[in-house]
Amino acid sequence: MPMTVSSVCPRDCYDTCLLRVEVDPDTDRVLRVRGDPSNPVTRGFVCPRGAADPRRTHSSRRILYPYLREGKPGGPLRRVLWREALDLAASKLRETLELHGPEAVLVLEYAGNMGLLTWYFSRRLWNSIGATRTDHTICSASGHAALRLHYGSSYGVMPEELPGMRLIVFWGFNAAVSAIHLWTLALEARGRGATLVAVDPRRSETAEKCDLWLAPRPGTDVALAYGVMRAMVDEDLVDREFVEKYTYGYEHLVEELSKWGLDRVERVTGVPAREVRRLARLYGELKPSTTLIGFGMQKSLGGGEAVRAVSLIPALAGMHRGFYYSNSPAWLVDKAYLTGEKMARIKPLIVSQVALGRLLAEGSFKYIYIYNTNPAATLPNQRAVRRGLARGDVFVVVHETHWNETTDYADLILPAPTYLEKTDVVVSYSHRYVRLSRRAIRPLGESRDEVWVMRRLAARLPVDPWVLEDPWEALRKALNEALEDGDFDDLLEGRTLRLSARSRDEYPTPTGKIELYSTLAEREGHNPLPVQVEEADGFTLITSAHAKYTHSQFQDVYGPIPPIVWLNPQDAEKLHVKDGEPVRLYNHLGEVVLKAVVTDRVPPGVLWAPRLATGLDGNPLNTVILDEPQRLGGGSTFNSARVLVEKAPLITDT
Ligand SMILES: Nc1nc2c(c(=O)[nH]1)N[C@H]1C(S)=C(S)[C@@H](COP(=O)(O)OP(=O)(O)OC[C@H]3O[C@@H](n4cnc5c(=O)[nH]c(N)nc54)[C@H](O)[C@@H]3O)O[C@H]1N2
Ligand SMILES: Nc1nc2c(c(=O)[nH]1)N[C@H]1C(S)=C(S)[C@@H](COP(=O)(O)OP(=O)(O)OC[C@H]3O[C@@H](n4cnc5c(=O)[nH]c(N)nc54)[C@H](O)[C@@H]3O)O[C@H]1N2
Ligand SMILES: [Mo]
Repeated sequence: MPMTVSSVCPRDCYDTCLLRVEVDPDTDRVLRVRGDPSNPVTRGFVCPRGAADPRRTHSSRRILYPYLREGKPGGPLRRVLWREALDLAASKLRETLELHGPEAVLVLEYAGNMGLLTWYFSRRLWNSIGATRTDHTICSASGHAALRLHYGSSYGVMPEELPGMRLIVFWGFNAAVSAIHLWTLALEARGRGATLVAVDPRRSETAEKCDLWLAPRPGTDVALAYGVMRAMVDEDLVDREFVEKYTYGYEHLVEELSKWGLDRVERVTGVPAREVRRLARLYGELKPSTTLIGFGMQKSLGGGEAVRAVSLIPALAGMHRGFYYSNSPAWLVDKAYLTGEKMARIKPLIVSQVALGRLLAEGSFKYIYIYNTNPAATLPNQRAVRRGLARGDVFVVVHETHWNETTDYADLILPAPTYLEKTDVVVSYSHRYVRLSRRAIRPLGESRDEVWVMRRLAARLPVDPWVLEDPWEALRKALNEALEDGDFDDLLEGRTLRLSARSRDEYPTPTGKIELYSTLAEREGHNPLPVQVEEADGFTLITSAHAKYTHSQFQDVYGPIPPIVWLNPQDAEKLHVKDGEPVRLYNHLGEVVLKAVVTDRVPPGVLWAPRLATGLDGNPLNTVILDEPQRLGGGSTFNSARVLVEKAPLITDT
């Protein structure tokens, strides 16, 4: 008889699904992962990755024991005992601290598992010793910085509100692939008569299914948003009463809009003036509305500026925070307590995650501890990243569930259990529901969780006593005040609770209003109004999420991420490339060979590829991806990658 365990998906994803996991207690195997139908947001269905979790958990690619590698990348492995592994990891760390100081130690983690214990509490060791860490700018940082400038904080509409909306705009957000539960809520709204709009340079899966699709050139969203607002002003569609009461600086905005006639907007964006007007009318007439601002749109040189501009439209339409971006700033969870940042005595060096490759290549670190992330695939400027990790003078420890690109570059490999093999609490960045994610099966092989490893390393080093606090006590302190309809004991008993959320009409800006004209920006050296950043000519390569993979994960189940690139028929003709032929993409960072898919789903001059593929030449796609941080918020600029394209001279038969 299968047993059912309640769990929560901890993957870096908008949806954070509440799950029911079927386990065979006799063989201790995961049989099936299903959605929990009782949850109003994440429902009874899972995405292709959730459905594949039993296979990924029991895959032959699991790391089951600690190993030492002789010679990286890819040198021979020697199995070692945990005790030996921990002794070595600790002694190398101590040696680095003594000889080079904490700045030479880099802890490199990200959201591979967003569990409060797995990802947050496990950072206490590193915060106690003052290790260098990154600024976590790879994904959403610039958008957060952008929304803070105008709204004081970046939270917005809650998922439950979507079905009640009359207009939903997916702006640079491919929800039909990247957030299928939010997408389902939007389809429900459509069932009740709502209009769905997509704004995306390419005909994405979401654009194909929406009622209206606007296709600006990549990186021109500021101009488009200004165009929409200009049309709203011209056609008297602005909610003047709301603007008067809740916003600051309308006159300044109107002055800027006077420079954005729709013919100029059309020239910059490529979107016909009548479509801009059409969207303006929808915003003016269909209320309530919400604009879902995707992380994808803000990954360009002016991405943060784009988020700023788009976020102002709903204010003119008279909506309190009429957008969704990321709701984590709405919760009161004390994350700085969990990670120990609050208690840390040493102020660590914080380096750019986006530009990390160059620092790695220069040999800035002597000891790197990596978990919950696969930097040898997912960081931009892969040549530099890999050169840096391969250096002989840096000791690399990787704590991972599966063999991947980064384990090739590890001197020491530690086996980690997946989320199905440990108990944790996961907090979503979209919805408010929390519950205990219970261990479904015993950890495979000798895999040990992040808190276990941290505590054993801590026992071998001089650390602050708070590193050794009982993790569940720490969780209680960090969470108790954040829960709305119960307390931590209810959570431990297995109840699903809601997080309290800050109110939508609260604006922690200097004026206490929505600052259309941002006084914070003025103070911090940014333009008070959003700026359309000039983009260079040439082919722009955009990359985004694929339905079957979470970043580099699930290739063990679904096979390699397709090494393809979409190319417009006009471009294909000019380059003499036929559908299915290999093309070489190159720039100052390196090159990658991909198979051309000739399609009108991208306009001329724009290329699209599923992110994180390995090219036909064996080079990672991220070889040609830009590692320049944005000026606003330091976020990634992946979708501003400029490449040259040519027919690849030979077909590699790997
Ligand atoms: N299946 C799946 N789902 C995921 C993930 C995954 O790996 N796989 N990852 C999760 C994570 S961490 C993230 S960050 C999100 C990402 O999910 P999204 O926020 O949807 O972002 P992306 O998939 O990067 O890109 C969304 C769209 O932005 C478009 N875009 C690119 N440049 C521009 C531009 O200049 N302007 C406009 N308007 N649009 C542009 C792209 O064409 C793409 O269709 O997905 C999450 N969900
Ligand atoms: N070209 C391009 N590159 C991109 C992007 C893009 O749009 N374009 N998007 C960027 C974005 S938005 C993001 S968020 C990053 C994501 O970058 P990463 O966070 O590096 O993404 P993943 O490939 O999902 O790597 C997560 C790793 O964590 C491991 N893991 C999972 N669960 C656990 C656990 O419980 N414990 C431990 N120890 N490990 C675990 C997985 O096996 C996997 O190897 O990629 C970025 N890279
Ligand atoms: Mo992300």
